[in-house]
Amino acid sequence: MRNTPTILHLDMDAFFASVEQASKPSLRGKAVIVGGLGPRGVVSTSSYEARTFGVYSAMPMAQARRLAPNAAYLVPRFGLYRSISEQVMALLRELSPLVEPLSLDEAFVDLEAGGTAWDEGSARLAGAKLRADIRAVTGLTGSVGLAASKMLAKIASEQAKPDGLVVIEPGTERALLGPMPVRTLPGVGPATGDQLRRAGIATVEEIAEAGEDELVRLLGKAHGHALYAMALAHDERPVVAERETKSVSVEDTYDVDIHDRVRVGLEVQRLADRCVRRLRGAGLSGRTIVLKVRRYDFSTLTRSETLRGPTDDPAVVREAAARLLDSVDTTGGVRLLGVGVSGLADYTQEDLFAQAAGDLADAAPEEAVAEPVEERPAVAERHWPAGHDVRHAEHGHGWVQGSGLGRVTVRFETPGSEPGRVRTFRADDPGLEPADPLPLVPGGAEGGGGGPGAGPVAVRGSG
Ligand code: TTP
Ligand code: MG
Ligand code: MG
Repeated sequence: MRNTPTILHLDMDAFFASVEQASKPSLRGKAVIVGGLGPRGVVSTSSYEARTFGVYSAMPMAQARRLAPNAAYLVPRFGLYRSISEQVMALLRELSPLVEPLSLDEAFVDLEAGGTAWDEGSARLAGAKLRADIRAVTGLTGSVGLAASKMLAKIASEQAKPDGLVVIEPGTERALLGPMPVRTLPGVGPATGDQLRRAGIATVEEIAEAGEDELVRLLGKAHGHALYAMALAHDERPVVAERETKSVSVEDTYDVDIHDRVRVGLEVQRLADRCVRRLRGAGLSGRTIVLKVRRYDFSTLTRSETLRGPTDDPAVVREAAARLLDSVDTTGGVRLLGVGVSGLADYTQEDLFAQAAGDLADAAPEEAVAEPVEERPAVAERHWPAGHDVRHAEHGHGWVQGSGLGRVTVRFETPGSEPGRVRTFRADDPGLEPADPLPLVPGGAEGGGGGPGAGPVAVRGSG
């Protein structure tokens, strides 16, 4: 392990909620809750103001509404969050070629490998400058942890939250970790946590005291050995620049071309299931479902569909693959079929996705169905999700504060404006139309989110 705190961990503060607050001046300093808004919805995240009411990620939305009835409730805008994430990751790549993203709002950076820092002083400076740059470019705050290992850098950024920077000086790691609960260590989930507790081990220090043999006896060789090392603050894991797995896919070539359309459909379902098993096996989920078809004449087509959020739900992947197959002509026969999932993430938002789909099904069933981007169904334009941007012919740019009973309430404000006024329209007001998000920092880079990923579902074809 190195003896300088030159591994940096960045995590954006209340990411989705902070983007919404930056985008909507009237919500700054207020309780904001982002997530699935239907009866089975869950909270994606809450602003720090909302956390004082006890509202946190993964909580059922119904419970959040009881705890914070006056908060602003918004559905996520993944396209916008992705574009901000790209801006942040670009700043990290200026510091080092070794940047390891863990999710949209989080990454490790090896500052030493980039020549950006070589000791505590230079690491602190780099971390402080990064936080300032992130604020200038995105208008948002992120917290930075600096330490000699990934495990401790991540613990440091957690301690720095919100809007801070913490350095864990090499040599102080064990004293710091000792009193912390075992769940602090990477790889200790609820199950392992319970197992350790039943053995009377609650803190990191108690793992160290129990000794390696006891840990191996409790948790098996690999896990016990790794956890014991972590408890002693030994963490040699390098920062790895690229996730090796960019997509997970499976395919089959058939000895005899398949002509029967029903059989083709069944094969695609089988491949979808196999693909999901591989995806789950790797602990991943993904947003883009890809179907590959090679026809009797060796012409090869791929069709893809991008979902609102990552999934590892076999039913969702199967349905998407079946929809994609609908758009492929297989008369003449099929030699090869493949199903893949890309746009991988390391946590699943299947609950949120299922909920998002459920919300749409309530309001506008057609919108849950894949449509080519060019042909937006008329009904989708009459659905006004809470928090999404709109433009009114007369009043300009705003966002949907609420809708129902044939009415839509819009607050007219932009990231750079004063908090704006609210007006109500008929849901079919001809002057009102959906709009792309504006840049969060006036004059800054394009806010984005208007691309194919921003719609409820986008379908792309090639070949
Ligand atoms: P986190 O970094 O875990 O949380 P956060 O950025 O909202 O807040 P903190 O300041 O504590 O870091 O997750 C980043 C984003 O990922 C979060 O804004 C929303 C999304 N997310 C979910 O959709 N579901 C979840 O269960 C979690 C944990 C996060
Ligand atoms: Mg975060
Ligand atoms: Mg995070």
